[in-house]
Amino acid sequence: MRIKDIKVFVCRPGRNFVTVKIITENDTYGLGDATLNGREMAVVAYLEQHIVPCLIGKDAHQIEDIWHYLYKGAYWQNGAVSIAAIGAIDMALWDIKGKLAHMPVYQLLGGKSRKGVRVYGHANGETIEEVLKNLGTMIKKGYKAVRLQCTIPNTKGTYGTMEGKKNYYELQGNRPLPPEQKWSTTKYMNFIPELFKQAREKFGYEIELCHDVHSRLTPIEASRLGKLLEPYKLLFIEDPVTTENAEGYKIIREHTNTPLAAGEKFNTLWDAKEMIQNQWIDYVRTAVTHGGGLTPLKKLADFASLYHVRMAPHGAPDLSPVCLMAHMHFNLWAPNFGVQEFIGFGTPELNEVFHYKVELKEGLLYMDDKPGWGVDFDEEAAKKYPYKRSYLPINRLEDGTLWNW
Ligand code: EZ4
Ligand code: CO
Repeated sequence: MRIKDIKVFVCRPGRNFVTVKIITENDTYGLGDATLNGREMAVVAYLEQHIVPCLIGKDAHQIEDIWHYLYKGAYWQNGAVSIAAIGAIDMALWDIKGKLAHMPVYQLLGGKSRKGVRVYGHANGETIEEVLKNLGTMIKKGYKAVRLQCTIPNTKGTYGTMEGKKNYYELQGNRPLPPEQKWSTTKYMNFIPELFKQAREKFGYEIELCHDVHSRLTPIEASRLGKLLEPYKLLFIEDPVTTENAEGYKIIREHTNTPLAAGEKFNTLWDAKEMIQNQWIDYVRTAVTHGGGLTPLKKLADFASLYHVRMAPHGAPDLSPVCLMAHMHFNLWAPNFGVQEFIGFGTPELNEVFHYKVELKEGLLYMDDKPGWGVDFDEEAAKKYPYKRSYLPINRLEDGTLWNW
């Protein structure tokens, strides 16, 4: 089944998404998500200039060979831009294979390991009171796991929210350049345990809670945070320190039994290998999009399963519904699935462009069985929402030093 055409779309139904559509000689098409937050157009160029011309005429069924052709064959194997591009191609080919086989992709992986996908939602706020109010709403909606992020008092508009956008801290605003935020580790460390203490006092211990540190601590600070949070029994803390140096996680591990999650920025299995083999983390956060597609992610899952490490794919708002649906299939299959980050059912604009259906019942996300991923992309609707350059905030210490986001 030859590849006839590959189209790359950039649209902004609320925020920027890059979508790949591969069309075969019998007009079957498949979709992939190539969104790389704040660097979207680099991926578009990589796809259009360097990948698309090589794939026209190739057999769409040869997913494994095409993956290696794009990875090893490029000579420059890794890097976020190239991996997002390869990931989208790989996703689109799996979508096609599912459609040609008249099967949902999870069937091609070996079938379902569970009835639904456990998800965690987000509760954010500018005060503890506001976060807890949002947490209460999430629990009423049926969430069984929730991530809590809160603005740190006296560090205006920082972590957890973005000034004037109370409900989320990473929305892409109208500003053409990155907004700046301030960070104080001392204020953060003095505050965060109180957030979880109050959450437990109000809602008890049945609801699973987690927290994203966004790599803002050093290993010894993160060790202390993990210990301070032990009484509140978190599902995990995410990215307590940067992942470039895997051994940072060894230090944290030796000090605390608070579970650890990392890897939303891993591009390959090699990035994750040392942490997994040493059992320094409990959850791998790599998304199908940013991990290079389903082909490498199923290898990552199988490798992690040897070491009691579970999959918890990144599901932030900058991953499109195509990625969410790919995760549904991956998570239904992966024997060592843990939890899926899920930011909700989308805005009217988003749902005008991407057509998909998921349903939350008692903390689990369900979908209907459809061939491929079960998601569609409305090219006409997408034209109404043109791309606009925008960025995540950057983060500085109070003295101005540029810090980790
Ligand atoms: O900041 O996806 O766990 N979720 C996250 C995200 C990331 C963004 C970066 O593009 O850390 O919200
Ligand atoms: Co994260």
